[in-house]
Amino acid sequence: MVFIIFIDFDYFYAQVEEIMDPAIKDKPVVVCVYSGRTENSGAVATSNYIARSIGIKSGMPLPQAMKIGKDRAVFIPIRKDFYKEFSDKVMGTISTYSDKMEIASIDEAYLDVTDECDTFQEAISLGQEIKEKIYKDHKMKVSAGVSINKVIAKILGDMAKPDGLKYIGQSEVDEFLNNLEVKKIPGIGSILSVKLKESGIIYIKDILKADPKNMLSILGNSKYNYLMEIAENRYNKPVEERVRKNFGRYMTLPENTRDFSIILPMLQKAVDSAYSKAPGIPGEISAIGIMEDLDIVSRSYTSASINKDRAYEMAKELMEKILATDERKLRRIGIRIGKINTRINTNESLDDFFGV
Ligand code: TTP
Ligand code: CA
Repeated sequence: MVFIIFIDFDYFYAQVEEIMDPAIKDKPVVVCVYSGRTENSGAVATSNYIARSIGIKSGMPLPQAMKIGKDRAVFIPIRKDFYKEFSDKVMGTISTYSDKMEIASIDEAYLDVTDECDTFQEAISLGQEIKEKIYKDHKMKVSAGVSINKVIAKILGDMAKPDGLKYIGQSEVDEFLNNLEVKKIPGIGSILSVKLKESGIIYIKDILKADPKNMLSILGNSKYNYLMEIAENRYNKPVEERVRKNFGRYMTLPENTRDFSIILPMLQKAVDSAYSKAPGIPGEISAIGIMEDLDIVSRSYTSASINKDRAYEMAKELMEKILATDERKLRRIGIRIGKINTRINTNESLDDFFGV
């Protein structure tokens, strides 16, 4: 028996904005991606539930959203680095509950809690405990699904929105699958579900009676197998820790400052820490400045491979560039490395590159 908890943060980007500025939380909140072409061109990244209730949703063109929202909605430009940092902290909290964790996106994670729980009831309680802990530590509302595999846990998590928890244990799985519409299954988009409907497939179980040739021509091999596994309740893809593409470290300065004698040692510590986490040599380094008003500014440098000495130099140079074009004081600094080349991930070459 396997117990899986799926967690998805509610209206994530917009909720972060509410948490940072509680004064806006009773208004429609819209996070916008401005394309920069004309003043209001762009699209809605996401919106809070009040905005959704008046029709402002992800992907909507901004002029349309602004027409609906007029003066009652709050429009906020997207700040992806900030949401990523927030996400990292929440994921850090979640990771303390199990070693087997899969971060599926910026706001979705799966935990395998089989080793932590003797009974399904304990897994449900643990799901509830994680939700409460995330709210207590980060003021973030999330939804959770608890079940015996990743797919059912995710479907339940989606159904539990907002701020809910749903569960289906082994004894209820059959009944759940009997009533499960194929369009609710992750990976089956609206186009595919319309095509399936035309072939008489509305519920996942309908696929068991369908003509395999017809199904294969609509779905292709891997999606057909995936749906058959779900329908026959033998889907058991494990929770897999994904290889992280970026490694970062943020540090809070002892005071808000522009003084390099304070900033530089922190930058070096952040470089040390980011390099200690990475499984190879990076090809990209970014310096991130979190300003006194919490705005985030970053600068990056790319090269075939960046050893640690070079990283110290570049971190300093990039941070100097940030300060040269910005008059604010820094509150926190961060270093992020990416484009990690793991092919030179042998102990010898790592030792050479890292100078240890
Ligand atoms: P989702 O989890 O799809 O949506 P959500 O968290 O905003 O809302 P829900 O309560 O329904 O889970 O996406 C996570 C984040 O990804 C979202 O907060 C913003 C971003 N995003 C975009 O930038 N563009 C998009 O079109 C979508 C769907 C999401
Ligand atoms: Ca979400």
